[in-house]
Amino acid sequence: MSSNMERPTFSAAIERETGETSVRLSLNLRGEGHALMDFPVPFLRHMLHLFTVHGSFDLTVSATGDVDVDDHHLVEDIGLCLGRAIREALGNKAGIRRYGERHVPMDEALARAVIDLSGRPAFVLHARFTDARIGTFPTELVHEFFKSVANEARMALHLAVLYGENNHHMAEALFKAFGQALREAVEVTGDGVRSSKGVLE
Ligand SMILES: [Mn+2]
Repeated sequence: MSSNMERPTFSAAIERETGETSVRLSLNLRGEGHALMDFPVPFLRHMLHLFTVHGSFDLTVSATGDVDVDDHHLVEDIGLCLGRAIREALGNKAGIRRYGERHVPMDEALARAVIDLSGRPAFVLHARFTDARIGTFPTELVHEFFKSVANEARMALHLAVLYGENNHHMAEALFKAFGQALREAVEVTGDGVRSSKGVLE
C-alpha cells in the first residue's frame, strides 16, 4: 500500500530540486496561520502569507530559482510543491468534507473559490486582470501557480474574480478565498471516505 493511501496526517514536507529551482516546503493543514516565506518573489510571498493566515494553516517555503530568467519557473514549482504537500497531507482523505467553497471580497474586488478534493486534477480560472504586472509580478503567473497546485493536489479547483478594479486586490481575494475554501474542504466531518466509489485517490 503506498503512503498516499494512509489516513490523513494533515501535514507534509516536500523537497524538490531541478536544474531550474530548488524548493523546500512544509505544510500543516491544522495550523494557526504561521507563514515563513524565504524566496525571491515578493508578491507571491505576500499572497502565500495571506493564504496561510486565512486558511489557518502553517506554511514554510524556502526556495531559490532562476529568477534572473523570470519568475515563471519558481512560481510554478512552488505551486507544484504546495499541491504535492496538500495531496500527501490528506492521504486517503478518510473523514474529510472533500468540498469547500468561499466568496471573499477585498475592498471592491470579489473572488470565489470552489474545491473538490476529488483525486482528479481540473482547473478553471475566470479573471479579467487589466495589468500585465502586479508590482514586478507577471499577472499571468496567478494562473500558472494555481494550475500547478490543482494538478499536483489532484483537486478540482474553480476560481473566479467576479469583479474588481485593482489587480492587487483581485489576486489577494483569490488567494484568501482559496485558503478558506481549502480549510473547509479538509475539515473532518466523519470517518469514512466521502465517495460512492469508496475511494478518493
Ligand atoms: Mn496586499
